[in-house]
Amino acid sequence: MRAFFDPRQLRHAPVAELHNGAFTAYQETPDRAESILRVIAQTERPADRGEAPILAVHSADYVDFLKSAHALWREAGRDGDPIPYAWPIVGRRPLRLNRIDALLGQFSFDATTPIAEGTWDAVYWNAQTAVAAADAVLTGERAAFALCRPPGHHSGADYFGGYCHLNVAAIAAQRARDAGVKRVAILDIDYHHGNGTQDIFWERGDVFYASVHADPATDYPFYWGHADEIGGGPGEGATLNLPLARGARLAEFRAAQARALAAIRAFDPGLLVVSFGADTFEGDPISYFQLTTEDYRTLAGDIAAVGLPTVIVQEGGYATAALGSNVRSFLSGL
Ligand code: Q9C
Ligand code: ZN
Repeated sequence: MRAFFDPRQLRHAPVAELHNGAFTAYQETPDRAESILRVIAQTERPADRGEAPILAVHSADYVDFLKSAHALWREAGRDGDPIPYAWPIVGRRPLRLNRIDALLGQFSFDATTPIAEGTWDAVYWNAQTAVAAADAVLTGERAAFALCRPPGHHSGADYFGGYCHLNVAAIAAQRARDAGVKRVAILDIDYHHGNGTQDIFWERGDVFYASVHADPATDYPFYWGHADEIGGGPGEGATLNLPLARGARLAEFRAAQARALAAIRAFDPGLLVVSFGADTFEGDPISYFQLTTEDYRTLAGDIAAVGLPTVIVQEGGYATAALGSNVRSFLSGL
């Protein structure tokens, strides 16, 4: 299977995150990509397709913000990486402010995700990696792997959070739509609900979003991913949320994924994007499912059996030493 990666994706390297009330080492490290690179025979560098495929998903003012945020933070006299800490909550009047502290809150939904000096460069190439994998499938490959890092599925059209800045799955899906694929499905099997992907396609009847994830009643991102969220307007019925209780093993996960795949089959898409997170692994340090390395091959086999051209984008997975093996197992089942 063709696999894509650009070394510039390593340039996003925040120092710390706010986790459970304290600053801890940032979990979403460049090492994650290195762990995957060690098990993949060969990766190709993506072509540079410019900002158009990014702007097909994200707003221009959000992209401008991402480019300038770190420099604005420095200009404000700060050390370290910008992390949002004040938000314009629901019901406040919209204000267009220029202060970096205010901008951080305007374009985010949580305080877990810093913008480091190299972040824009890294996420730009991260997006190109997703576009390259999509283009490979659009030109005849059965499947292609985008070694995305940082992940993307918590990022919406105009916000970052959950370690995500640009929504690589959404960018790949929209790329397929713009290339003429009439219906696209996204299967999200990261441990966490992909709130950003859901938001981006909420009112879209042409992109089906199905997610298996930890119940947001107990797990991040809490405010999205409940079973009664099914999309709105022309997108009503094109969102499917399948939350599972903590402790889920292969049997429960596989049954939920089968429901997602049945719905995707009924939607009859021309292309499938898989948001693959390995944070469902039993050894993951921030998650609570019990999948084994072997299980990923089984789950991938079920996905392959649907027979759709498939773009796989990497999302979470924080047991870094095992990440490469888990990804290799998943890709081997496709
Ligand atoms: N104390 C992805 O896997 N931290 N993002 C939760 C819990 C955020 C994970 C804090 C986890 C985001 C793509
Ligand atoms: Zn996750």
